[in-house]
Amino acid sequence: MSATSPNLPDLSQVTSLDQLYGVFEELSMEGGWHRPAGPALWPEPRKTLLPHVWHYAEIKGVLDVAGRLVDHTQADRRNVTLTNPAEGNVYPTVRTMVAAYQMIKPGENALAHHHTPAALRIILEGSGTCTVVEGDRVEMRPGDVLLTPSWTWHEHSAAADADDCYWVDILDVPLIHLLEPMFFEKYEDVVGHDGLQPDPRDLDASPIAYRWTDSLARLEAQTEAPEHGMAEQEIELTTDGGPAMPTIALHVQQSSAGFASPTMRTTANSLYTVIEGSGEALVDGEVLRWERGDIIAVPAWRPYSFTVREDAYLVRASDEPVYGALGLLRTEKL
Ligand code: GTQ
Ligand code: FE2
Repeated sequence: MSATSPNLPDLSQVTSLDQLYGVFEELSMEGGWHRPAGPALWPEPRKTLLPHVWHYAEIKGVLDVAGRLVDHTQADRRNVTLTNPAEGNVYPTVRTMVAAYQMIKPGENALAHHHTPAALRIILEGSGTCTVVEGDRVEMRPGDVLLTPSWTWHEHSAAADADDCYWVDILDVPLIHLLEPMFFEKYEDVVGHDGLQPDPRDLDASPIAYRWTDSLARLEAQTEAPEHGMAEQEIELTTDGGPAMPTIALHVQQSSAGFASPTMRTTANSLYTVIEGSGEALVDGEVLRWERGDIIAVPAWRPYSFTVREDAYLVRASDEPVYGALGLLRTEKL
């Protein structure tokens, strides 16, 4: 058997570019000057995914319908992911992250699993529901931000007398899709125990929980406005003094009615969740109106600014740590 390609013509007989391109195809190659899909390098980030806002007031009713139609024992999670409306896109919300709304009803358990994608939750409504991360059980209260770092076992369970509980999930699944190291296991298959972590420890304070009351107190104690000027006050939700998780940074921003930010752009991608208040984002010429519970997608390199109508608190989840670590973070004020 020949070690070379059987259909390779005698190269001394190749006299035209068309023949040369045939050889390229035969050898799984392409000429840098002859790229049917266009050049591999371009001057600045392309506008691939779109600026968009999802309205909680609309989606909450849809989740309630899912609550009627989708039995929790048949759905691993009762979540609805937010698909960026760019043509051809089927999953990401922004390039590296997906956002979802999730709902759980009294008495339900969303069974334990773990996965390499990192996740976080921003609680919108309801009391009496807990998340259990690596055996630590933490109640989820409105305004709280809770982390599920990569590969940590986690489940969500609602007490029999809980409210319907609604929250926002943000995960770096699209980044893991790009990088490839996807792993996922169900607790039931690995450990057993009916799929629930046994004997959880009840914790009020935990390194994975940023309580809303603490965030508010920290914001009030702030004296200097953030340098970027995109909000009146800002705090970062950190882990060991660094970003909340290796791939996602979290900031809580506060701005009062009448606030108008400058315009900036950055190579990082952001998802803003509205905890309180209302206003508008102007993202690359598109006006996106937002209010409580809404999620705003600001894709990379789109110029954007905020104006605030009613006193507002936003949580910004961004992939800044990824771009920072790779020396690819560029931020400009316009
Ligand atoms: O709650 O564990 O929205 O694993 C997507 C994947 C939520 C979760 C999502 C998940 C979860
Ligand atoms: Fe999960």
